[in-house]
Amino acid sequence: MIRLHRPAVYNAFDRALSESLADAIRTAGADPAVRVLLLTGSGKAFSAGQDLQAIGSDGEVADALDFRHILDTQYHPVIRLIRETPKPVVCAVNGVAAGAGANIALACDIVVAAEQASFIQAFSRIGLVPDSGGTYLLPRLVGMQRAAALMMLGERVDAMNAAAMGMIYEVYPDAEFMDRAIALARRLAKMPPLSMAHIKRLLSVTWSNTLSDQMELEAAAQALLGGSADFSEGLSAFLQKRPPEFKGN
Ligand code: T3D
Repeated sequence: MIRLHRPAVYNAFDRALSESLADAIRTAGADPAVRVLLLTGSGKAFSAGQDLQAIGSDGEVADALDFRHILDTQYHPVIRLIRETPKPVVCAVNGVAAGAGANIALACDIVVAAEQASFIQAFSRIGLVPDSGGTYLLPRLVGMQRAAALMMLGERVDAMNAAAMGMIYEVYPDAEFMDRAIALARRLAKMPPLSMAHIKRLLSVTWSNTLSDQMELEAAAQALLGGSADFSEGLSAFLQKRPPEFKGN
């Protein structure tokens, strides 16, 4: 489990937090013993996005900051690592997710939230545009109209509404939230790793592909997985009416 831990500032990102998040994803992604990543936050919030107190703390004024450099070096690596790791990344949104915090959550493969959680595309409230992949991810999840309204108005969406509009997968009662998020991660960890990796890869390119191209990719992946030990195990387990034990080969 990867837990964002700067609770006094609602887990807002400074350079140290974004770099340690990137390191944690990179390390877990490369560890063969890790089959699923679970990302959550400490305390009341998931993350309030960029640490607005850190901006300017070194004497610079906000309009002199190199936002491009901050995005290129702090946020984009995190989003790319989440999308490119071949393992499922579950985001367990424990509280408010605002700004880049919301979009890091939306970049994850499966997003679940506590009832008390909420999502805010807070950027326009302070005169910025959504970043960290938000303008790519949100319209694809909820449609253009809702994405435009949520981004332009910077409105808070509660967890139930986020699930109703397809922004996230499921909402759990606050008291059961972490147990259920962990149970979901454990279920995913028992799934065949090669299936997980190829599903993730196929979904990541589907938005820019034709149906025909996508079916070609599916067929190539199926041909590969059809020869895998995990497929033999899945088939045997089905025929023998026992739970499968997938090894990732
Ligand atoms: O390249 C670049 O750098 C640009 C990149 C931008 C990426 C972005 O993420 S821009 C968007 C930045 N985030 C925001 O604008 C959100 C700011 N926060 C809020 O709007 C609110 O705090 C929340 C809606 C998230 C939560 O509201 P509420 O009322 O539940 O809590 P609160 O009282 O406002 O905040 C609690 C504490 O967290 C408070 O500290 P205190 O007063 O108790 O000592 C507050 O200052 C701190 N906090 C919340 N958000 C941030 C923060 N501190 C630093 N940075 C924050 N973003």
